[in-house]
Amino acid sequence: MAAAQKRGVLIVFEGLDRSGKSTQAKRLVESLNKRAEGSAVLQAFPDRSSPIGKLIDQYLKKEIDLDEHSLHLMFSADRFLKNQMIRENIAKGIDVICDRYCYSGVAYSLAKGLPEQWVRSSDVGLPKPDAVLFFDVSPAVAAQRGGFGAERLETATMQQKVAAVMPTLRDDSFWKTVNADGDLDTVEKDVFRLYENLNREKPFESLEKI
Ligand code: 2DT
Ligand code: MG
Repeated sequence: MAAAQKRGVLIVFEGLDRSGKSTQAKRLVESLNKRAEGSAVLQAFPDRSSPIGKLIDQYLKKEIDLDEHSLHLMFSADRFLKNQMIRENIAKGIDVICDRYCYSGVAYSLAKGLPEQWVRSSDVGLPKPDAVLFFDVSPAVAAQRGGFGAERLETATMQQKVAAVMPTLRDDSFWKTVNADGDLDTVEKDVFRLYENLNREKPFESLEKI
């Protein structure tokens, strides 16, 4: 009999703007696919190409205004559109690497002052990450990496608020801190070490609380 197929893992990259999470999420997927073609997929949230993501993209580019409650639910809905894709890949043994997830959703909406319990409830039921890699970048290093972009949430005030909220979402049972101040290759090695230590024997779960 063939050896039982191991499940894939769901890894979420979270952190502030310019922490390097998008670059490193891409690097991890590239290196996994170099080792075994088709063994990992990258999913950015928001997915600006989905029907809902297109509206979010227009909001972020300041082309349209949206009610903040609606926007929060759109970010959640955009993730639920990928619910099945994530579960199917994990079941097939394919790793899913996400650039942002519901923790960005909760952190940004709390930073905007939306009601806490309401904000924390809309992503319940999503696939639970095997690991959230929190990219911890010091303000001095982030500042050296260049100015803010032109999108709606890319302001010093918003970043400070998100920086204050994000660590309060931490759950030590599956969050891991990555020192994001290092150079690209050092951070890549740290991420890979964390990846290799993930436990694929444990059953895959859904998020019961955030
Ligand atoms: P990118 O720059 O990474 O494309 O993010 N955001 C993101 C939210 O406010 N709620 C969410 O649920 C998510 C996933 C963070 C675009 C911006 O959207 C914010 C920055
Ligand atoms: Mg951005």
